[in-house]
Amino acid sequence: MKNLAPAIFPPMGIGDAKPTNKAVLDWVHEIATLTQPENVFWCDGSERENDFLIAESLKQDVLIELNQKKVPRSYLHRSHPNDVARVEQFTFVCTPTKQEAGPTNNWSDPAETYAKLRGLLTGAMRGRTMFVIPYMMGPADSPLAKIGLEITDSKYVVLSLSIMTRMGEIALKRLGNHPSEEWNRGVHSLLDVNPERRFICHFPQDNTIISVGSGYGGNVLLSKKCLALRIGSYLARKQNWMAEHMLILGVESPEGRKHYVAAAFPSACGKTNFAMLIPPAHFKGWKVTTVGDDIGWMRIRDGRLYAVNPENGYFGVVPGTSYKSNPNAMRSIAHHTIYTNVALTDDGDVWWEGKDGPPPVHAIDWRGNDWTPQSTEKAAHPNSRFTTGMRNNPALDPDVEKGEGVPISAIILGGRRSDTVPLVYQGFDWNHGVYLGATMASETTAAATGAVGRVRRDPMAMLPFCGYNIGEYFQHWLDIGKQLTNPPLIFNVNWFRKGADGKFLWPGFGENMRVLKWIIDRCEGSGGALKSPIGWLPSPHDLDLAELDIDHNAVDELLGLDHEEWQKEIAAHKEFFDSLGGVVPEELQKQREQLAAGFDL
Ligand code: OXD
Ligand code: MN
Repeated sequence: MKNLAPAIFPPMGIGDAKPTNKAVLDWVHEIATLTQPENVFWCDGSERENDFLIAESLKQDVLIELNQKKVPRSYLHRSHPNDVARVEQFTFVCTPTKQEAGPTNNWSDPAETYAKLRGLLTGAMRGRTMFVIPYMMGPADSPLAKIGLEITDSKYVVLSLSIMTRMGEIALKRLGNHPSEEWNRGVHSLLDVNPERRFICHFPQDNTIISVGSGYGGNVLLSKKCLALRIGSYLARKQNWMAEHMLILGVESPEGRKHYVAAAFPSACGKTNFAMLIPPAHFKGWKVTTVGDDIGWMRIRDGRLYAVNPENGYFGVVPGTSYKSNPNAMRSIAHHTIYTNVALTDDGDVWWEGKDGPPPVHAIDWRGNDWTPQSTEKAAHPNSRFTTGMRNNPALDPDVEKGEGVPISAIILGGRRSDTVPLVYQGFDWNHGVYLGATMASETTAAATGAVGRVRRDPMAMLPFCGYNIGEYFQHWLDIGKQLTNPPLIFNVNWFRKGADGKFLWPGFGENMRVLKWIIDRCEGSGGALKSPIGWLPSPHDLDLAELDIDHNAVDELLGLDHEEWQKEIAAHKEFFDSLGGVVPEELQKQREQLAAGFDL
């Protein structure tokens, strides 16, 4: 049979570290034979390569040049209007049996799915360039670092991954030549960006991802949700570590005592804002630093959990970001940033709802249409994004490259709940904390397609990202706990509780430092709390609320438990566990019964 693979060009700019791993070369050849691109381009993430790809992207309208005086080295990308968020309904975990994927994942048979995807990929890159991207997740000297290869026909993906990952030579070096070296195979093709041919498929047993028909970051930057979370969580269970949808931050007291905490909040619930928090004036001398804003990989060392951020950049939600809500994010995205689906002003700047200052009198909206403040449509899509390097962040933690990771004192869980859930409380112990995570719920956001504002259970903020059976994932958490002699304390927070007037009771953003301070006090054994049926609750005087303009009644409401609401909540926990069809570990059922007993149920 005629070999249809094009000549594989010598690596561009990869220097001496030519890709020589035979398994990688064979796979690249196989995909090129299938997709039949005009040429193959090996990426190294270098400045020279980026310049070339940016110039090509500008010519082909993949990127729009912004005013380089206002936002230097920054560009705007518009995705197809039908392709603006993650698509959970088209996301599949293709394990040999449905039971391995579990009750919360869409499952499809691996052999059938490979066959279907091969059909869709046949000739899919004809007349196009196929890019091969070697990348590494995690600091170079971390035992948790993972190598991925992503093949894509999108320049936007190459440019974004050069921000979001450690790309090129560093990855090839770490991969080496050993035939049995672990690495992830990722294939992405835009096809015709048609939702009917949009599939995000994971084959955990093969360490393989195939994503077709989309250009939206969460579906196509395969390093992120696909590898670091879905495949990552599968590998983590097998290899006894944890891959979690968590930010990681450092908090240092004026005396120089430092703790690290990891926090799991669902998509678009403020992880980036919390990770970049600037303490209010009252907390003079306190400092918060960012290790990561979205994903935490944790392993056991000396009986503790140590975390690394596998990513190299931030892919954050833009609307609502301002110098008031998140000054560090604003400084991060002031240069060297790719914006997706924000509005373009007449002077070549970017704009979005919630940005500081008045709206422009005229702009081009995210779809490319004229927009004025009188327009009924949003100027920026609610899920518009920035992609920016973590080194742009003025509050980047100095230990972000430390391979051993940072020791985690507390895990914070939280969702967007208008009612029921207090501002903060602490789990009684690790297993109770696992229960808090397993029963977490949040109102849905624009980060995924579908209804917004519907309360759904989202265990550990991993509902869309757990790459295997959720019951086994709960058990994995319980098993990790058994191995920790100094486990992180586990807390639950809710910044989003509303009063009878429908307004938020808590100011949020920088003021969340007050809650973080109580959490740190608890870690140091100094913070006060009252025992309640749901966990340890601070009373108002346990929180430092000095110099905060907040009504006493609001604080009581924020920290209060409403019995009727909790009766409904506990019934919803049961309903959720029942809906999982018998996979929930006995220990968590026991925790639920204890909680119910606390409310005389
Ligand atoms: C994200 C998400 O983009 O969770 O981080 O959707
Ligand atoms: Mn996320």
